[in-house]
Amino acid sequence: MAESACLSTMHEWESPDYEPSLPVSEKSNPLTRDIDRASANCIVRMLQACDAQMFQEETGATYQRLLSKQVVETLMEVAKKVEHILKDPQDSVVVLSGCGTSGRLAFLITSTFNRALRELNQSSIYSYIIAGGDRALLSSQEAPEDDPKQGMLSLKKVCEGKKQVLFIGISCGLSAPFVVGQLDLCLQHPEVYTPVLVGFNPTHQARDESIPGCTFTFRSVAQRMQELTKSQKAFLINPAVGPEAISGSSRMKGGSATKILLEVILSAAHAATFTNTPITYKGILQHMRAYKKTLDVTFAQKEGISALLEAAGKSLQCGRRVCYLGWGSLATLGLIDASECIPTFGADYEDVRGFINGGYRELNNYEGPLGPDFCIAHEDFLHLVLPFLNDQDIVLLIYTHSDDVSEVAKLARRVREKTSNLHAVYHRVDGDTAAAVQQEDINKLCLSSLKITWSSPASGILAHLQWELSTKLLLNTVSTGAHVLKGKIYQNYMIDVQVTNSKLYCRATRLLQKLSGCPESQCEEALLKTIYRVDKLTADITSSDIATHTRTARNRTKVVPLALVCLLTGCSLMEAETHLEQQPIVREAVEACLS
Ligand code: F1P
Repeated sequence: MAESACLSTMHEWESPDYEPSLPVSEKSNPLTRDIDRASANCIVRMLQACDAQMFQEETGATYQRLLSKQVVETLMEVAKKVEHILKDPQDSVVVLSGCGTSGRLAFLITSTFNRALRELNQSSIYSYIIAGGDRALLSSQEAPEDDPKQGMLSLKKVCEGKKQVLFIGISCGLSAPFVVGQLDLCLQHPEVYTPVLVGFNPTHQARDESIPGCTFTFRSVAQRMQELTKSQKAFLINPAVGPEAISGSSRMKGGSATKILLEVILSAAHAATFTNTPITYKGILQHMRAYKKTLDVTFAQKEGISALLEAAGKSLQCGRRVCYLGWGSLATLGLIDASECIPTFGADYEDVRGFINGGYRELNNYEGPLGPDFCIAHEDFLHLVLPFLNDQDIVLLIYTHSDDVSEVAKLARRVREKTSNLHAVYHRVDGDTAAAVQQEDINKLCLSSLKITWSSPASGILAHLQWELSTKLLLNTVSTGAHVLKGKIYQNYMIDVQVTNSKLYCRATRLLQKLSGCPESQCEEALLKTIYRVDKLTADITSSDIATHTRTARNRTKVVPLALVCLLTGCSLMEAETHLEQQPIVREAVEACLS
């Protein structure tokens, strides 16, 4: 009985009657309705169940899934296009592009596969584009996401002089104007560009709002591409992976599924080119299943993850910090996870921070060091952060046994001088005892050590990709859960979201409608009042466009929570501010206002 109830909750979102006006990527997940009141243990279980939805089989005609026949076949076709370029790379490039998390993953994946090419003495063929440039790798630069022209120009720039371009545009919600500007450019020049769109909604759910200065919408471009898939002049990879655990938080499943799909494509193309392994349906499916296993292996450590989540939640609750000290590409995932907490939860820059051994040299981004606002090396941590830490700040070491474990031990000792709240997560291959002694030292210094053991992998690169996904899942769980415990989530909505681009502006208005029951016009009015900090809207404000509103909102905090309190109680902005100061947990503040 309990099991069938649970099963129906797993699939409830697939019903055509479930939140019909919203695309899958924006729906609220029935599995996490009460996540804001759950214990650390329960939060981990809920997030695991949501992640598991990625690999559910197709149940009917409603949605294609990750393992659906058509998706696997498209992955094969795109892999063959990449193989073609790998075999004749001159004047060709494969570009991966996206906004926010999607752009960060484009960076991570291109870095991995260019490195693999370098190791084979081959020239690099992959380039990444992220809306807002490299600063967006480490911070939210959401305004450029709304600019299709900037997208198009940045694509033209990386493709200068190229005769053949495979363009992979990633937009989890099929919504970013920056990406659709690039796709439109590709469609205008089919002799050079072959476009691939990756996202997690069916095309009829792609965003259809008009884009200032454009004659197309995301939906119209996606539909044009759909037509071209028949002749393989364009490709669509858009399975549904179920609603995010925190509504709209596409950094979670959207990001994970992006990583899985693109790595499957590129790995298959590399194997076909360099080890004579043909691209087969079975091979692609097998690789996908290895990622499913990654979820199982990671969440087998539920208790350890819950303990970390609880400890991180405690630090955030008392206004202290969470620091990730990572090595290699796992550190990059730490940097990414930390940077996303700012726009997702309205967190402070100092709340969750990531650091990488070797700093920018190791990150190897196009623009190199990004200046004093973005200090990311372990040395920066030692100089700028460590002196101010105490036992309430949590430090998490993230590494694998193929990193220099004696370096990890050395850093652990330094950290231990300032805080006992030190934890470790590390990956090792079963039977590998190389770093056993240093690991023992580290274990003694840490309050908890989470050891994730993997059976000997078929190839070195696959092992690394699995460790990365595992780290992503774990860090997303810890940082999301810690912010839930801090009271940043209302039911399963990120109510304290920054309203910094048009997608987020629309989401904020919709959220206010849902939670207050007031009509759309009244909700938008309340939102504008809190953005401009006025109790009465002026003609100047109401005649401005969304770009002006979102620019102004950049410097504001608690926009949506304040608007909600105003709507529900009819109080002034100042009174709403006082309510929220007294009760920072949004759900409780709202309930206190109503009682
Ligand atoms: C891009 C994105 C997200 C971010 C936020 C704003 O979304 O930057 O990564 O978390 O929601 O939008 P998408 O184009 O991949 O849907």
